Amino acid sequence: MKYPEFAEHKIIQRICEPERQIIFRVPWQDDSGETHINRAFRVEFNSALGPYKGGMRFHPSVYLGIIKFLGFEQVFKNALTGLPIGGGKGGSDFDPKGRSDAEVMRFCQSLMTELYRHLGEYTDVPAGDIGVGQREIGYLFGQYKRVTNRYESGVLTGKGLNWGGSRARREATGYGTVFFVQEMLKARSDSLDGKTCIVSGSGNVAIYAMEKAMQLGAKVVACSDSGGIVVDKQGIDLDLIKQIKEVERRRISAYSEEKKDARYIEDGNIWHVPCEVALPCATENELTGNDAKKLVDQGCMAVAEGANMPTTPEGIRVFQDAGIAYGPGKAANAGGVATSALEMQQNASRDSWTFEYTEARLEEIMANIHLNCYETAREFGASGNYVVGANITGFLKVSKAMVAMGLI
Ligand code: NDP
Ligand code: 2IT
Repeated sequence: MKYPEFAEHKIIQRICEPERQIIFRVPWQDDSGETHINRAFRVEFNSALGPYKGGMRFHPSVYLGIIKFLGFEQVFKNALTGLPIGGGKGGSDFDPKGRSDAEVMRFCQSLMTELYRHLGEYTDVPAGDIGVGQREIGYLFGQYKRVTNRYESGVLTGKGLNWGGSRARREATGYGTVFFVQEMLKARSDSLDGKTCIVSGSGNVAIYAMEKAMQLGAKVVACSDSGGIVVDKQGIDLDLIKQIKEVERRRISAYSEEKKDARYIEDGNIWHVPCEVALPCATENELTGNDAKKLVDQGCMAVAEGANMPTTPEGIRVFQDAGIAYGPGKAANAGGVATSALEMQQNASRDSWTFEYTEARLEEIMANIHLNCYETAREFGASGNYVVGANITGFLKVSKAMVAMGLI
């Protein structure tokens, strides 16, 4: 047995049980004066390496089980970054779609009026995830500041650039995922240049994954939202996607109204679009075993997960059996939380770094994560298996810290 102390200290039993789970109700009024009650969660999973750190998700599908799986992933992902952050996750079943700014503000204020007592820059530091971007972080930060009477910048990340946010945080998850692909391809003496690429989703992660893939010479031909997919053989027009999604908050179907050559397919399956590189950047379980077979059959050679656990276990098996490069989310999308930790560093030192410097740090962190996963997989007899590499690297780091800190 390689690490007998882990069994002796019951690390598996302890690491699988969140340190603390908070559930509370969030009452708020819509613009017509009607009252609504949502449920919110914060799962403070593991603080062996630093304060709990992880996003907040606002989506009607949210319940405790989703937040727990995301929190568990977050513990090991955060360990992989090499930065001093523990793992946590939160969210609510609130649906921001179709809500006015004023409604979103009242919801965020009500949520923070309860959550603030559990947070702190040394305690628990939330950020964004699905349905939570800079607008929501602004309302949450404003209410935290008001009820605590503290301008505690480091208590939330993903803030705006003129009030404590980090340059390159908005881009970080998507950029990081593409940096990870670049490393996987480099290990196979290949590159992204000239590759055809598809990206599911059209939110924060998807948009900046597309941007970096294009910058590195790939051609992105399809993306999606929960209503359907757009296929544009000329290459996706990213400025138009940003206008539709970031500015107007509309459905992706609007893309084909503007671009007559592009096709919108309602409820279409993006994984049926032929490609060499596939980047799932929408949500969990969006890529099944059959989807994986279709991708491999049509010549896909690399998959990196911008989303958290988008590929089902059957899908992962198909990729691994086919021997293609497959980067699991906890490694491939760690650039977002890593740059959140860089935002915390800037807040703690009351500093603000340039875009170029921050992006260079991100690129270096992603290359290190790739290297650690690659070498650990080889050491444990699973060369090229980034799932084994990521899981073992993250687990060892957290477990060793837990042993050192005794039975707490
Ligand atoms: P956004 O809310 O910005 O975008 C989410 C995108 O995914 C939208 O296009 C959305 O479509 C689509 N989507 C969401 N849920 C579903 C669903 N059930 N079925 C189909 N499509 C869906 O979120 P992010 O881009 O921030 O997050 C995307 C993924 O990346 C998530 O898995 C998240 O956990 C993960 N992630 C995010 C990080 C970050 O820094 N933001 C960091 C690391 C991982 P629609 O608008 O129609 O709902
Ligand atoms: O899943 C994730 O890593 C995130 N949503 C980002 C977390 C963070 O704290 O930046």
